[in-house]
Amino acid sequence: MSSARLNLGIDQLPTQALSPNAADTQTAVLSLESRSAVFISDLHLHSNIPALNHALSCFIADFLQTPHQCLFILGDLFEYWAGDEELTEPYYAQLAGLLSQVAAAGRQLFIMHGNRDLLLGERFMSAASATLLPDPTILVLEQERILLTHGDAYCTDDIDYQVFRQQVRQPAWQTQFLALPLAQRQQIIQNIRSESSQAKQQKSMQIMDVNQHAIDALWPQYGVQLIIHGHTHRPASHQHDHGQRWVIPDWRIDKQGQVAAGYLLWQKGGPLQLHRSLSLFNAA
Ligand SMILES: [Mn+2]
Repeated sequence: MSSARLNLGIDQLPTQALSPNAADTQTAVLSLESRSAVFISDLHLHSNIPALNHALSCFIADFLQTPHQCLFILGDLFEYWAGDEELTEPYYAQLAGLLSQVAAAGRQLFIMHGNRDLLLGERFMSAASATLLPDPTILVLEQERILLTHGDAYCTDDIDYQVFRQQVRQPAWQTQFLALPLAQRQQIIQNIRSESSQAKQQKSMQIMDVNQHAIDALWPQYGVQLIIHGHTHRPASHQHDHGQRWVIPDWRIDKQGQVAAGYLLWQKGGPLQLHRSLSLFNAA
């Protein structure tokens, strides 16, 4: 990933805020001076599920009423993304407009690709006034180093998925794919989605979680004691030998037809808080 790409849209940050770490030159380091940060992921927004859109709209309105400065979306904001031409759909254009309220209010919005929306590009980031974060990114908040990742890279027991992931992360593959007409791309993604949901029914729950050894390698590699990720839809905090791993809740409609969602809150000097609701005002 080029440094030029990293620098897009971060003019309100100190110039060195997003720079390769000397120790691991391929890893982006984002240094922020902020007393708090809010993390969400795996919203899986889709025009067929307006209740989730509404939930995000309320969440952002609430967020802007809090003192929190930074909002992180760590992947799978959308159920799928066939390319930034999706913005021609009013549904997506409105969503980008909603997200852009964060920066318009003087706050900062950071978005990381998930496995479903890894084709979110510069045009979308610009429309949402968001900064695209590489996966992984080391976030330095008030001297605390936190590894941010979507999480799918560490589900290494799912070998079929990792082969697919390698392929679709290649710039050459993406260039070729994005050269196809939008409708064709959407059809291909539709086919992949239905194949993948059939395959998931065959896979054990274990295979679709992060692999312990893959996680164990991260603490020394990145020099962190805190990892935040999504993807697995298993919100929890895990105590490992070398640090804590926090998993962000996914957003969905539960069996009662209610929005089930949540977020993580980091505050200076306090432990991370995992909230299983979208209420930002019950947070200590
Ligand atoms: Mn995911």
